[in-house]
Amino acid sequence: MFFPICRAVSRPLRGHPQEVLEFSNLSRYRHLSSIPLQRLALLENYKRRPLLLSVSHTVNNPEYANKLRRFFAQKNFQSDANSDSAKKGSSKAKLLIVGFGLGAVIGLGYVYNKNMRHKSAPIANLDSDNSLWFTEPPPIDFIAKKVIGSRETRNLQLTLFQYEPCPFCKKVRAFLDYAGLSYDVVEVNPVTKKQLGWSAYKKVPIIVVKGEEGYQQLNDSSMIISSLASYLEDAQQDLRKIVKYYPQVDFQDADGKKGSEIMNRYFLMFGDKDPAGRSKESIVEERRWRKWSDDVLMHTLSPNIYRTWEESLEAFNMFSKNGDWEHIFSPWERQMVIYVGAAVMYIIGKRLKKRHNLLDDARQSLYNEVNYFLKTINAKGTRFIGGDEPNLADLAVYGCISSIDGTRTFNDLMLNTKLSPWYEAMCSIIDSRRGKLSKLADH
Ligand SMILES: N[C@@H](CCC(=O)N[C@@H](CS)C(=O)NCC(=O)O)C(=O)O
Repeated sequence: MFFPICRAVSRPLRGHPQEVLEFSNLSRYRHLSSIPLQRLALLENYKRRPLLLSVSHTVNNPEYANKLRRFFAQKNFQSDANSDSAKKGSSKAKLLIVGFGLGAVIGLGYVYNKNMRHKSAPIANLDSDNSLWFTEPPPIDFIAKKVIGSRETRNLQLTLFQYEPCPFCKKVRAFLDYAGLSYDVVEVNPVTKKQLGWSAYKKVPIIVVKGEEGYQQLNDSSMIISSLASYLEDAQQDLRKIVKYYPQVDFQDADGKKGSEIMNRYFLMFGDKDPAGRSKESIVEERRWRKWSDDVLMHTLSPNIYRTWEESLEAFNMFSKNGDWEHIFSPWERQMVIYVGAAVMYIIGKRLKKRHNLLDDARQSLYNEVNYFLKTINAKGTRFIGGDEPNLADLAVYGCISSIDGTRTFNDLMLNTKLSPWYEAMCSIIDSRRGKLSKLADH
């Protein structure tokens, strides 16, 4: 069936209040896929109210969903631009609404997380084999970006589920780009996480790899990088077999607190072959710095970029801009993510600062760690930790730092340390190897 479930949304194009209607059966709109969008608009304008259709579940046709969203985004943009002057006068009212709304949203978010999230049926539960292999693709509502890689790797088809600002996701993207791979990006709403309804694992990044007979889910940034890097090293190896070397182990600590750990996640699996041109020492060093990047450097970021309410809000507005959230999320969803995200991260940033024993001046902790990294490169006398070319450790550190690029923290870091030449070199090498990027606006 073409549209299994649809939502019809009336957009406030001419100041009409927004209204969402749920339909379980829209078979009468079956013909819509074959008519141009402008005609769809005309068709609906023909009715008294300018009702436009938004297809929220086009399982068989994500491209059409993208076109529709883009069309709506442009319409909203036009109507927003018309009402700009009215908006200026209402900023105080907006603040009040946001203030009250925030409480409501956090409350709702909490209830949703507690009750609803666990009720969605994951299609990729851990099976007895612990392998996260499934035969159906995850339902994808909307692809935010596509990268057409410069390197062909046995038609490796990857979909990355990510939050734009997430440093773990940046790290994975740095790796995919450096490797010249093709991939689609699905932007996950960090508050509702509705794009992860199909998955039992609720963190990002997640990568789904399309295989010949099914789909392989990869969880955890370091596991994703290690398994794909192992596969690229020796494409004779079967990715499904490689994945089995990274089992997820659930545990309970002495206080009864449950957790889970992905084993071997910093290890590359070289199979029977010896890794080409690499010494054992360089492999161990790479592993050590990748772990340092996750366990130490990563923890210095949040207490810095969310240090004050202004910095937190500034950071989220920047994420919105860089991540094209205007086109990806509906206007209210975007505002919710920005304000709720900024508030939550402001609070969490303070807690993380304590938990990870950062100095009172969190900036200083960041500078100290970066200087420690630079000192090691200087001692080696090379451009990168990996030597003349970056290795997975350089990419991990780059992932961390690039996630804060554009914030005040980043500017301070560049002024107060000598990281800039390394960072610029990483930017240009990754840019030169990245495939062709097409954002939503281009397709
Ligand atoms: N060890 C994981 C950590 C991933 C992680 O913590 N991601 C954050 C976003 S930056 C997340 O999804 N947190 C859970 C949440 O938002 O509920 C990895 O390396 O991928």
